[in-house]
Amino acid sequence: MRHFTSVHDVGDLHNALQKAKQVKENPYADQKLGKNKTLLMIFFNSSLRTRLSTQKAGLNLGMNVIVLDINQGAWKLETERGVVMDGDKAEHILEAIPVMGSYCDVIGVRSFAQFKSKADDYNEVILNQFIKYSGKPVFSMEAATRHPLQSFADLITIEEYKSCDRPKVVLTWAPHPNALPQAVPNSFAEWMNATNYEFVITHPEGYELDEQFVGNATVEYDKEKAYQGAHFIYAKNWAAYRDPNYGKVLSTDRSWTVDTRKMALTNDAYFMHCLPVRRNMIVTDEVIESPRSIVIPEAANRVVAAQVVLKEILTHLG
Ligand code: AN0
Ligand code: CP
Repeated sequence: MRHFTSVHDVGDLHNALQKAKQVKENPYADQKLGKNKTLLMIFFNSSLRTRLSTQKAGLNLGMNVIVLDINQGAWKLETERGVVMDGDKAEHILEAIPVMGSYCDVIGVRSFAQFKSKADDYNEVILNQFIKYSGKPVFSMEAATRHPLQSFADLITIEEYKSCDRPKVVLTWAPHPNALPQAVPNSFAEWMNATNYEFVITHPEGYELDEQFVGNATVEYDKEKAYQGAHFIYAKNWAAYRDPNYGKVLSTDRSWTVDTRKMALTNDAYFMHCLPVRRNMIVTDEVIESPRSIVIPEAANRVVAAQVVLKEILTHLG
């Protein structure tokens, strides 16, 4: 593996899950692999889990780690080529990227969808410039359309908690006051489609995701029907994808909040969410505090996912 931007970069999922198991059982086995290798993590957006878990994964592998918040202390970056830079942007990303590349061996990038241009977001213009101009292996720490480290951790967690070979996994939209990207649901769907699970997506009309991510999932608009018999309920808000509403909040209908009444329809399902989560918008206090909520072990598995990915990249550094 050189770059890691989606499920397509990990190869065989069974293999990847085996590697995750090994890393979890023996996290310090590869301390020598990262010796004198520098991990640079670049954040264009806020983060708690990704920042800490990826840093921890790098340290477990013996790497040196540098973190930069672009919006806190770095120069404001221009991302469009050809503009006369007479505004507030002091530096162009076309210089900044190769400079950052010169200080490290591996680069992680967090750059959310900006909802200004659907084409720019869905072409991953920021992430792809890092791949093109840094000269270093690049991995996504949530880009415009995917959050593969999250989805990998989600898969590891489902594998740990599932009680049958082919669990029913339901991705449900849930309300949120702000316009959030589709990266988490897109990516989750992409990873679930790579498994043999029964996979159902439920959301209000107008919240249809890009077909390339929906894949073979069953889309069920009747949420009660979707919840029936589920083994895992995975909640997430996202803004509309389809035109002309791209990036818009169409509903804050709290009948979609994950609550005990709907959870009672499931097959004693586990509750999952990538976090950060808004209580009593996305999920009630009762559900997230219940013994079936696995949001903390899910977040803990972010270290495992990041470590498998970094280990693969380091192994193929050459
Ligand atoms: C982000 C999102 O929805 O993509 C990050 C989730 C991991 N969430 C928020 O901005 C609240
Ligand atoms: N789930 C996740 O990526 O969390 P952060 O935004 O806090 O990194």
